[in-house]
Amino acid sequence: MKHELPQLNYAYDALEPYIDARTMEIHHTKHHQTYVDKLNQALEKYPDLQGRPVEELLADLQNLKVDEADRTAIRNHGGGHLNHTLFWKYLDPANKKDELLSKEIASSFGSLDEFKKRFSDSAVKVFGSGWTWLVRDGKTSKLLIQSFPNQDSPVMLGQQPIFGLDVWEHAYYLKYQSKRPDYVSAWWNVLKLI
Ligand code: MN3
Repeated sequence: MKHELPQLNYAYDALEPYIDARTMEIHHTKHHQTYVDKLNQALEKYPDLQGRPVEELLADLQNLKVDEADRTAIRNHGGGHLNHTLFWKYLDPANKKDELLSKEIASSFGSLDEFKKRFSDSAVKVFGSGWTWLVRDGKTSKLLIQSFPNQDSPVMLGQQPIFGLDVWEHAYYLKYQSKRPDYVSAWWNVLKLI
């Protein structure tokens, strides 16, 4: 079974003016597609791994019986596939506010505004390419803000991803150029979950 690019439930221009249609189209059809293709390529030699969900491959990454180069490829491209699949879902304009989650965030971080401030600060400070996530820790069940380099995924650390922000330049450069903080603050307008 090959991994496939998920379809979006909304149009590329649905997140305008905060995320522009051209960025969305390239991000989905080129960047995400490439992660999917390269993940499939990395799994070609391993028929027994091909049917496993990408979350499982990443959670079990260190135990997979694969060549080291393929382990790295599964980490990067499997991570890229999973992260983007989740990203498109969080950004669906049809999403409704999750009242329970919003309350838990407010009680965990002091207030929703304080949480947004801290999350934004982490996202702006990611050096180079990476993501900032709100995760639920696998051991303590607490909510945490955690940044990751490249396409590393929270599931690699046993954390449950809740939502994340892609701060690779490909996610914002066409519209925001070097102004990552502007992209980060605009992004809250398209996240309907909280
Ligand atoms: Mn991306």
